[in-house]
Amino acid sequence: MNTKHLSENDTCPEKTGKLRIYSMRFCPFAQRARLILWHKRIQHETVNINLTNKPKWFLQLNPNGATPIIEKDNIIIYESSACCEYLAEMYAKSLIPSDGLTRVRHRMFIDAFSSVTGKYHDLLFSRVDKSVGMPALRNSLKPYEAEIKDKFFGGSEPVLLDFHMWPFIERFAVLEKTLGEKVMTEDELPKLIKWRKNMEDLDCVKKIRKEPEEHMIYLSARLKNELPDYDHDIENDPVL
Ligand SMILES: N[C@@H](CCC(=O)N[C@@H](CS)C(=O)NCC(=O)O)C(=O)O
Repeated sequence: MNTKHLSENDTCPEKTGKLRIYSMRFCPFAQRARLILWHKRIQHETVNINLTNKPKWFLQLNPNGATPIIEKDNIIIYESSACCEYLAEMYAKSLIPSDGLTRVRHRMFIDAFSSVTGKYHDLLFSRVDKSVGMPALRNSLKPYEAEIKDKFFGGSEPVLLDFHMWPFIERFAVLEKTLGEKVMTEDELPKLIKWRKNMEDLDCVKKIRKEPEEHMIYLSARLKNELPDYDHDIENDPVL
């Protein structure tokens, strides 16, 4: 199941017993959870939500009215970091580092990543000039550049932190197109550039990534305060 984006007058699709994700196709936060679903190949159904005209039943699932939400039997989890932790932990094999110190450091990098997303949004919504915003965004990535020692943050296989970061790294291409400047440069962030290539080679990333032009369909509507075409090309979405 991969529904069109349901609105106020639509009913909630009947439960089938499968794990369900409430999502919006262009949502970077939902993409974090969707990446893990695909990486672990967890059978799931997707209920897409029109976030401009939300169904009441959706607000009952998450009072904040935001995607993603994971629902399994009577369990409801919202907030992308909690959804991802649930999927990372409850379905083999765990994506949470077993070593205590690494686990805590990754938690720190996950929590601190909102500083990166804040700077990304400042540039996207033109709240800051690129002469100030681009160096600030690059600087916010430097602790991640210093941390990565292998193909991925946890070693030779991706872990929770990699999936937490990826949706925004994917969207840097939108900034690069609109501002005409690379976010990650070889002289400042060479290890993260290699990491990005390793992430791009993952099946789950290939499966659900969107090109900058597709992201722009949604983002340019948001920037102009227009109704986004949420269902654009939905018939070509992969379903597991
Ligand atoms: N802190 C939340 C943020 C989720 C979020 O902001 N999702 C957006 C879509 S990308 C949303 O649902 N916004 C609600 C709205 O547009 O009213 C998380 O990490 O899950």
